[in-house]
Amino acid sequence: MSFTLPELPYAKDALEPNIDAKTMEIHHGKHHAGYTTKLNKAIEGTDLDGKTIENILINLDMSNTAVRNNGGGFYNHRLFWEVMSPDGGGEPTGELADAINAAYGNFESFKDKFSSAAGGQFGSGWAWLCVHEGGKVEVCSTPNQDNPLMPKVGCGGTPILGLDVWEHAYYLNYQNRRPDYVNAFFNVINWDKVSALYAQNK
Ligand code: MN3
Repeated sequence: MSFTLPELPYAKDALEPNIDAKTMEIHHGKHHAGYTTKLNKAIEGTDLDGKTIENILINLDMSNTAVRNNGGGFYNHRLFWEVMSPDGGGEPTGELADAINAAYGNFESFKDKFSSAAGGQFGSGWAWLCVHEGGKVEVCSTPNQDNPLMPKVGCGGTPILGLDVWEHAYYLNYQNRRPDYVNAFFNVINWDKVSALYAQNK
C-alpha cells in the first residue's frame, strides 16, 4: 500500500485573496506531492509499509529522517488543506469554543497565542492547535515537518488545526510579511472541520 496525494477540497483559487492560486498550485502540486512520493519511497519494503500515517508518526524513530520529514510533510499538508475553506473564518462554537475559552480565556487571546506561535517559529515550521485526551486544547509550534504526533515533539496531543509557516506557503504573495499571512489564515479557517476533529480526538 502506498500513500496518495489527496485532492484539494476546493479549487486552487478558492481561498483568494487570502491565499493565492499560484501558491496553492505549487504548494499542493509540487511540495505536498513531493513529500508523498518520497514518503512512499522511504517506507517501501520496510515494516512501515501498510501502516496508517498516524501510526507511523506516533511510533516514529526520530532518527529516521526520510520518514520524519516526508511522513510529517504528507500528514501536515493533508490536515492544512482540510482546515481551510472559502466559507471559513469567524470563530468556533460549541464544545471547541468552550475548550479554547477554558485554555486561553477568550477567542482573541487564543488568536494572539496561535499567531505568536506562528510568527515566533524561527525558520520553517508549523503552528498547531492540539487536543489532549480529556479535551484540553493547547497551542504550540514545531520546526521543519515535525508535528506533535511524533514522540516528544511540541505540545503532544492530536493536531486539529495546523498552519504552515514555511516561506513556500506565503512568499509569492506576502514576501517577508509572515504576520499578514497568519492574519489572512484566520479568514479561511474551517471551524466546522476543526470542531469535528476536536470531537473525534478529545
Ligand atoms: Mn508546506
